[in-house]
Amino acid sequence: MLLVGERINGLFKDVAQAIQDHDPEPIQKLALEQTAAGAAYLDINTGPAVDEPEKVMPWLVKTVEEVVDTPLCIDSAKIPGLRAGLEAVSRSRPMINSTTAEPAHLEAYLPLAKAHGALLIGLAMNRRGVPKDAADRAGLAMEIVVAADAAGFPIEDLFIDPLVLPVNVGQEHGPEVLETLRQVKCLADPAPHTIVGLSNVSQKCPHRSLLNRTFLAMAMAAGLDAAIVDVEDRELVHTAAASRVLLNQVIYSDAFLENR
Ligand code: THG
Repeated sequence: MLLVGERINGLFKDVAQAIQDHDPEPIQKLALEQTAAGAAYLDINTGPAVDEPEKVMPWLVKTVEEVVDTPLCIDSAKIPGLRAGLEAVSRSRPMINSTTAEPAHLEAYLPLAKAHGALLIGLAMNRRGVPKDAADRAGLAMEIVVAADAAGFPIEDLFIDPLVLPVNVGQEHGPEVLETLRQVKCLADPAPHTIVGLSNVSQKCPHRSLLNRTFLAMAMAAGLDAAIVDVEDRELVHTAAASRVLLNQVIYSDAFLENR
C-alpha cells in the first residue's frame, strides 16, 4: 500500500497562508512530519486560490526537496502549473496528478509523463463529470488504458482513480467506487494500479478519521493499491497495516503495526 501525504495542499489554511507569505518553514515542517509518518509520496497542490500556479508550484517543489528525498506527486488541474512543477523536480521519480479520460487531456499528459519518466494518475471522469455507476467509471478507465497503451506508456505506471465523493452528498457513490476498484483490476494484464483521494469521503462530516479508515479498509479489500491520505492519522496508518496483513499482502508478524 502506497501512502501519499495529502497535507501540502492550498486547501489547508496553514499551507495557503505559507504560500501567500512565501514562508518555507510550515511547508518544510509538513514535508518532514509526513515523511516520518510513513508517506511514500508527498502530494503537492497550490490550492485553487493561487493565480499563477506555474510560479508557486516550482517554489513548493524546491522548498520540499530542500528537506526530504520523498518523491513528489505533482497535483494541479492546470497544465502550466503541472509542467512547471515537473521541471522543478530534481531527484525523485514524480507522480503526475492527474489526467482525465478526456482525449485532449490524454494527448497532453501521456507524452509529458513519458518525457519525465513519471507515474500518472488517470481520473475516471471526462467533460461530462464523474459517472454515477461503476460500469461507466470502468469504461472511462478503459479509455485511459487504451490511450496509454497506444502512446507506449507502461500500464504498470498508471494509477486509475475512480474518484471518491463526500458521503454526506454522494452516499450512493461509495459502493460504485468499490466496484470500480474491482473492475479496474480486470481491464488489462498487467492491470493498472488504483488510487483514491481518501479524505474526500469525509469532507464536512463529523468523525472524519473513522469514516476515512473504514473506507480505506473496504477499498483495500476491493483492490486499492495507493491512497492520498492524512498520514499523520495514526489510526488510519494502523488500519492500512492491519489490512495488508489480513489481505495476505505481507507475511504476518506480531510486529505488523511496524510494517510500512
Ligand atoms: N484524487 C486525486 N487527487 C486528489 C484528490 C482525489 N488531490 C486532492 C484531494 N482529492 C485529496 N487531498 C485532500 C486534501 C484535503 C482535504 C481532502 C482531500 C480536506 N481538507 C480540508 C477541508 O476541505 O475540509 C481543509 C480544511 C482545513 O483543515 O484547513 O478535507 O480525489 N487524484
